[in-house]
Amino acid sequence: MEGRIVAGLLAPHPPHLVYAENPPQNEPTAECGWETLRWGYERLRKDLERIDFDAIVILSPHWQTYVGHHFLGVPHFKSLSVDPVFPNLFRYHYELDVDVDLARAIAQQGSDRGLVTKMMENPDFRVDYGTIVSCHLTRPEWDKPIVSISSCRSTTYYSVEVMAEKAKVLAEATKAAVAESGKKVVLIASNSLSHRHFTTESSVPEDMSKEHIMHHGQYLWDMRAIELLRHGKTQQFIDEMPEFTNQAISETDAGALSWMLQALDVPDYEAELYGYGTVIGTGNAVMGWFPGGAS
Ligand code: 2X7
Ligand code: FE2
Repeated sequence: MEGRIVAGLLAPHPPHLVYAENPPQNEPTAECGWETLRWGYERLRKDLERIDFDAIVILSPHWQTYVGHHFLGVPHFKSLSVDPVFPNLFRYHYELDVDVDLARAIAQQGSDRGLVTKMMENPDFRVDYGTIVSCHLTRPEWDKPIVSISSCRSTTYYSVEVMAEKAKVLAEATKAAVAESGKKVVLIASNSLSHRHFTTESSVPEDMSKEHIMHHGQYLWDMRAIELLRHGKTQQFIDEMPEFTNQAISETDAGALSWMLQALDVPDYEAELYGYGTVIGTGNAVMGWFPGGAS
């Protein structure tokens, strides 16, 4: 049977959310924090439990490549991930399986369509924290193999418009490879929305009396993005993406959300909003799209 995409998720990756949950894999411990987002992830996980799927395909802004998209190409990774900016919050012992066949198939389909793609086959490669945090929060059991795709920095090197065009081609490649694989796949766009953040941290990082959006303008952009997506106005959101990305300094610059929405054929149905919250001033939404109908 033809494979298919069974869900698309917007799953942001602030390491603070893992820190606040105190999983056994993470060394630092917290008292609490960022509950609206963490409860949102909890609801997402419940919905996902009702869906049968074989693999997760994720695109992360924190694996940055300037020449094309790279794909994890080693079946198993085990190591310690330390957040470069927040080593006090995130020292996470990860162990994960990669669906190398599916990764190769997407890379090949991308290359057939003119994208530069490369399999990353160094067994000592350190998996980026965006991939680890979003996968942990979505599926803490780590029982599904993943395909991890790097973010080709077309926005930085060229423009948001070039990023969007490439994301569309990568989406076509992803759809074709998934169909051919016969697998049921969940896609994850791992990114925040507005992305201006504080440059200092309070002495207790989880002190929520200090947490708020960086400024009102960023909040307005986040609300506009969420309202469009919640009401199935996805094409309008994609059309406004250059303005949104530039004005909100959004992590959508990485192409993850563009790729995921295009792979879902630009949904005209409503997205499920699981939660919105800020993390050191950035705006983050946990959202889900279910092409086969809500869970
Ligand atoms: O990578 C991130 C992020 N995107 C947002 C907030 C805080 C930390 O890390
Ligand atoms: Fe990030």
